[in-house]
Amino acid sequence: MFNLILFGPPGSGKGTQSERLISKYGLKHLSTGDLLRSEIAAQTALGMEAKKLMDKGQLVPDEVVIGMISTALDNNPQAKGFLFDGFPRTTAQAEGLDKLLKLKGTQINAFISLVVSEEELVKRLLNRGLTSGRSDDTNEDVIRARITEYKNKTSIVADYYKQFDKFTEVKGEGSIDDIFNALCKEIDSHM
Ligand code: B4P
Repeated sequence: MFNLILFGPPGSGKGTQSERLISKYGLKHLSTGDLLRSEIAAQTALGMEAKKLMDKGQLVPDEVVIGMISTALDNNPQAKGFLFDGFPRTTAQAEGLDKLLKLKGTQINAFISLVVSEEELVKRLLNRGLTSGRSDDTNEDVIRARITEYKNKTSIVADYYKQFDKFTEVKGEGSIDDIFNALCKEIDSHM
């Protein structure tokens, strides 16, 4: 099994690159953002609670997202491996993920962080907001709040993986093809 975490601030290209990576490597894509948006679309109680936080640019509670990932892992027993996109976003989530993977006799093989400047992130997300229908992409204050949540709670997750020697950074600015090729080179070196 090969398990990859694609990490980076909101708008760094995680979702965009994940689509290509799962097709090349045959991994199962697990995006907590997508899972939460499905709950919102289905108007579940979990989705309605999550929406209130997401609309303010805040993170959803750890136990909620860890629970969603646990269910998704159980629902995909045949997977060759997983690509985690937008998860873990806190150290508690990283520890929760380690425990879940250990129960399945597997672990994280690589953690790749996409590096993009703050102004580029804001530009990309406002641009996506023109067409995505995502309420968290249309307001610059909410976008900046998401980036602040990333700086305060999420960026330290990288330190957790640095201690296990699994951490790599890839420049996330430039053409989508060039970034994809740089990611593939890193992934291949961990396989
Ligand atoms: P996510 O769905 O994870 O959304 P995101 O980080 O904003 O975007 P993503 O990273 O997928 O977008 P991409 O860069 O690909 O999270 C949304 C919210 O859900 C969070 O704020 C939080 O409230 C909640 N949440 C999710 N997971 C959670 C967790 N684990 N714990 C707690 N809360 C959680 O794309 C951005 C744009 O850039 C696109 O328009 C794309 O076309 C463009 N782009 C990509 N690459 C480009 C490039 N090279 N050049 C130019 N543009 C590019």
